[in-house]
Amino acid sequence: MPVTRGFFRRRPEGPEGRLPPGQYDTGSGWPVLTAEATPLIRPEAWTMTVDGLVERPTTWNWDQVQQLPSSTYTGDIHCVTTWSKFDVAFTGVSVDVLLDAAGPLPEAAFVMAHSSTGYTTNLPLSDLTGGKAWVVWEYGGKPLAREHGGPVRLLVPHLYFWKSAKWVSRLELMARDQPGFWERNGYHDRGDPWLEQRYQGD
Ligand SMILES: Nc1nc2c(c(=O)[nH]1)N[C@H]1C(S)=C(S)[C@@H](COP(=O)(O)O)O[C@H]1N2
Ligand SMILES: [Mo]
Repeated sequence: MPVTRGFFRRRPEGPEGRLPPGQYDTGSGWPVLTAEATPLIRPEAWTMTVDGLVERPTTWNWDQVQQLPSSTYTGDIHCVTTWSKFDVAFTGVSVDVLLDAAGPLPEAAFVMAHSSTGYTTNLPLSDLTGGKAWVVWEYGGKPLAREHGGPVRLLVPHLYFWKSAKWVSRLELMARDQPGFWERNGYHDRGDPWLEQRYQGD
């Protein structure tokens, strides 16, 4: 009996050991996942605020953010809808730089990331510090496309990608965890892809 080609075809799995459980490699594609209408935000009109439990609530405009020391994340991203994408490159500023300027108070332990559209997502403060999170405006050396959060999005690549708020405009430091948009709708409060923390209770 002839064996169909598909029987032997394997899904590309990318570099060994880099695909979290239940994920597949989306290859060169980059799906767009947006709950709201894609906004048109001119860089000149965009601002970024760090406030809540900080010593110095701080707002940067586009020019001011460009003056900050920039850095590039090169690595992988993982969406809870099961696609992963290997070897992406995003450039922006480390969230550490923004937090250092604002001065988190000792009681700050969680962050609500707000998009100018109203989208929110919650994170432990410790997931945004230590060189693990960025506010980015370039993808692959080009301006970040509107549908992917341009001009500026949050990037927290070690957590599922819903934590990477597109069109980010505010990081609000809080003492206690509060659910954001998807977290109120059943997604996990932390969302570590290696622990498969997809839904509340995982
Ligand atoms: N403002 C906003 N940010 C968002 C979302 C959204 O709907 N609105 N979707 C999240 C989800 S579920 C994912 S997987 C990624 C998708 O980013 P992409 O569209 O650039 O692939 O953005 C996250 N950030
Ligand atoms: Mo997602």
